Amino acid sequence: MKRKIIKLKNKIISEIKRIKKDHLIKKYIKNNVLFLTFVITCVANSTILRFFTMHTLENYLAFKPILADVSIMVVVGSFGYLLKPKNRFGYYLFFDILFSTICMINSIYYTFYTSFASVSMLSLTQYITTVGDAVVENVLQIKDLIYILGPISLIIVHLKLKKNSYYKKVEVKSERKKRTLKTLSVGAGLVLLFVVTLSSLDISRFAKQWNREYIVMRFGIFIYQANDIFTSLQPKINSLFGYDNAMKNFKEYYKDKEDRQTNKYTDIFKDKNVLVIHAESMQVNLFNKSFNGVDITPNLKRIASEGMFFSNFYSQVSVGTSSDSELTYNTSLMPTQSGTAFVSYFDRKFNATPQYMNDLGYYTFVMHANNADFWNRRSMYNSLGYKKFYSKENYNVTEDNTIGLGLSDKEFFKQSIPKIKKIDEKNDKWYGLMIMLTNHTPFSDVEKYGEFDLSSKTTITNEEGIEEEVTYPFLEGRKLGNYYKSAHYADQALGELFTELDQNGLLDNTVVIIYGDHDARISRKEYDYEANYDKTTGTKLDKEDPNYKEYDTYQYELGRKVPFIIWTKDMKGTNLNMEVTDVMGMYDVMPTLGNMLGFYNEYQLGHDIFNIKSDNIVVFPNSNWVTNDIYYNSQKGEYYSINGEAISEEKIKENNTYASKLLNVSNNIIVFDLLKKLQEENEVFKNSNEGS
Ligand code: GP9
Ligand code: MN
Repeated sequence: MKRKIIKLKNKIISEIKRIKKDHLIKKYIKNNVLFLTFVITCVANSTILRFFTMHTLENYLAFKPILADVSIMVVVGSFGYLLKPKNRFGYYLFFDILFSTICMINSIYYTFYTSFASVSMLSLTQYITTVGDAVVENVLQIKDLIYILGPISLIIVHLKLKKNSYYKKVEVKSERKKRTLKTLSVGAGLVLLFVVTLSSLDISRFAKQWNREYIVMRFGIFIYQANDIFTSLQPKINSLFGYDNAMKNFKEYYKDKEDRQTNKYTDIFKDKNVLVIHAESMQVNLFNKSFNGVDITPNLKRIASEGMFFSNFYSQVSVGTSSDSELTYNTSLMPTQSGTAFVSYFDRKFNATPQYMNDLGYYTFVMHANNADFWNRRSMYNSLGYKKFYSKENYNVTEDNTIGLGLSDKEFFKQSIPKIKKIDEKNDKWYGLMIMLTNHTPFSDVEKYGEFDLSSKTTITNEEGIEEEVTYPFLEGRKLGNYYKSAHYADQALGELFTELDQNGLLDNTVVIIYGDHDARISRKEYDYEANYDKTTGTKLDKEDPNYKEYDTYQYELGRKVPFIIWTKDMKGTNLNMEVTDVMGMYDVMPTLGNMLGFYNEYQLGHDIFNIKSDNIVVFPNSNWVTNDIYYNSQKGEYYSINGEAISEEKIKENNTYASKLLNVSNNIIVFDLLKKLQEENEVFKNSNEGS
């Protein structure tokens, strides 16, 4: 082995010597000036773009995107060698202009949107026109012209080469092929090198494609743009086949659906302001937990006890997590089977709550102090009908007021109050969504959450028979413990928000809706540790211990419930102040709330919980489902009787059919844009009727 290494070392040294002696580098540069100019100008443009957009030195000189850009340019450039020398310049110039244009467009776009461009935006023609005007008027800056220097440099080099009769050289076909292959294999090697530097986070973000800054930072602008084209085309390809069948099934599905049913809650909140709070990763099982005499979520617990509290409520998210919960909340549709609706299908027609509220004369808005393109919200909010989106750009975010992903919830709420006050003064009635951020996985910014003692304190009798108190860390330092601390912080923030809103008179005529967007994605192992922790020894019970009781998968699935609360200041003690224990899903919110606010979506998938009551079924994107009595695991084909009662196979079959039809119709509505198609069909029908 040692001998082999020495041999290899000597070989490399002699190769370097040969390269030096024969001036091979110099010769290579001389023979490949055009190709090298092309590679260098394109990589330089991409680097300059990162410099102008993301600013920090770490970002614009980062190794990964430079390696990515170089490898792509070497691959593209290698094919130039297939052409005769006199035709090569045209090839390189074409690509140099193309790549410089990509940089320029993104540079302009970034100034305007603090994000990178996407070809999927082209489908929003109306949106693009406004952007276009604004670009010409306000955004085009001198710095955006710098990218032209790339093609200009190439032209200058070309003119010089022409003078030196560089292009007169004759190259036979086989020689050209050889040069192409050599360069291509270097390019492939560089691509491989780049791929091995990627982390799993890089890969997963690349697949999702919505965290555009991150992708440009790791993959460079050119790979970002290529991936963007691919992900933008994917939904178009998906919707190419199967339209007729989809439309037929859709019409059949809704054929026998009942019309709007009224009940005693119809219009009870008509014309009231509505404030919706998206409580990040908030689970309902926190409400009944306390440590050393302190509740984890005292404020939420109080709010729930004063309002309408739906304690058997599930979120129905897929890989789109927060964005999926917003989709289902707003449209009563399920997340798509592939991709995410917010990213891949944002340009579809949706029957969405904000649109209905607009129609009812409300001013609609969203507040979320994160990057506006996170989950492609900026675009999707247009489709859902929100009139205004207050994002990171509208908040003062500093290092001091940041926790975890961004602006802390306490600060977010504090800075939002004056904004809501202004909205309230200017508008007759308003409907707003506030999206919280701090209580987000991995819950690791623990020092910033504030004090919350998770240790266990127990009195034991020691060997001498004397009673003594022992303290063990229990959940301190564990992921579940960190989640509890983080949720405690979020609850405090909510408490402060309610106080501030009240002091500003903003609760007097307002309905507050709180929903947990999804569970905290904490592993079952963590709950098992908590459930089987022996406070007398400070260790987890052994599996063999008679007192050990596994926290099983069904406990885990049923424990993923999130809160859903409807609250008004004067509800306490009235007949609206109640706990609803019937199983309910996020897709039931639109029907239930719509009935109270005065709108109805005939293509909703869920139900008004006050109509369906105990007959409800909550279907999950993976085909699992839950009723008041059964949790069904579709992957395993197993079920669990929640009340221990016998379950008929017939019921399981019936619910499985229901779940698969519902998921299919929901997916088709989005993928094939069926609501738009239906509207078009109806218009044609109306016009032909008017004509006859
Ligand atoms: C991001 C926030 C979190 O802005 O809403 O999204 P999530 O990771 O929960 O989907
Ligand atoms: Mn979330």
